[in-house]
Amino acid sequence: FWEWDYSSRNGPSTWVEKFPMAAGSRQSPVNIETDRAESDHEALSSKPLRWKYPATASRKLLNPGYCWRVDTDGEGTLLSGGPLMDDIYKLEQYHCHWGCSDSRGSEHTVDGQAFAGELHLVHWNTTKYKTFAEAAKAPDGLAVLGVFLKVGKPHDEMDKIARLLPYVSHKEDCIEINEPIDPSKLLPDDNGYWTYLGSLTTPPCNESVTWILFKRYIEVSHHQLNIFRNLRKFPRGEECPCHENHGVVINNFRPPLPLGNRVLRECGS
Ligand code: BO1
Ligand code: ZN
Repeated sequence: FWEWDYSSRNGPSTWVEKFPMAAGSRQSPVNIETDRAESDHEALSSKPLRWKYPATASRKLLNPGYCWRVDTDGEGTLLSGGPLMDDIYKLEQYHCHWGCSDSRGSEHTVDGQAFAGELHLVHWNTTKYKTFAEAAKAPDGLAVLGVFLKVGKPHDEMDKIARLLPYVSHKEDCIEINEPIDPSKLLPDDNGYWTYLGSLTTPPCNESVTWILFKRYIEVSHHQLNIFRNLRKFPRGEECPCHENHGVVINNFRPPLPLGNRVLRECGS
């Protein structure tokens, strides 16, 4: 049966056949034209963006076959302020997108420039909705914090994930996380951001996401990215060397879609 992916056969341009929402007018990612950002001072800076992520909330590391993902139990996690009105959001999971080389891999681009990767911290609105699934169907249901990855020095907190990835090398592999991983240590020091209303960047591409993209990138090493690039798209025992890229997870990013008449706002530098 048909499964979406990033290959030439089942990649982003084909998703709309099974997921009509992918053809909507509020899709993500987009290219951030920095000149077009409106500095919405009162509305955004009067309510600073706030987050709380106990390191103990990161419970499981998984390979779903198209990225790595850390699932949290949400306990004690919180995202609020900025563009999120008066609602409180909880952290559901975080995951990453990357390329085959260091010059591509991010989903959002900034003035046409791609980064080596993009980290997504996925939150859902617990003020208005009862479950993640319910929130994922609502226009104000989800909030994703995006962090660009640039190649440079190794990142200590990211290294905790990189060191565990060999244990989830194959699709459907999953392990429990015992050494606490603190997602707030994966965020840049300065919290200037761009924000706009968009969608999930993977099927079903629901138009339910308030995107918050940090302007500052974090550095990870070339070696750490190469560990991401070793994950397999196929379950253990099902390797198939005839598959594109020998079945490794690379270029798991959706190309940018038109911003259209949506407003891009910015806060901080
Ligand atoms: S992302 O941050 O836009 N790349 C993103 C994409 C998909 C999800 C979360 C963040 N989650 C998806 C699940 C699907 C589920 C869908 C709607 O949410 O992976 O299994 O159908 O609930
Ligand atoms: Zn993502």
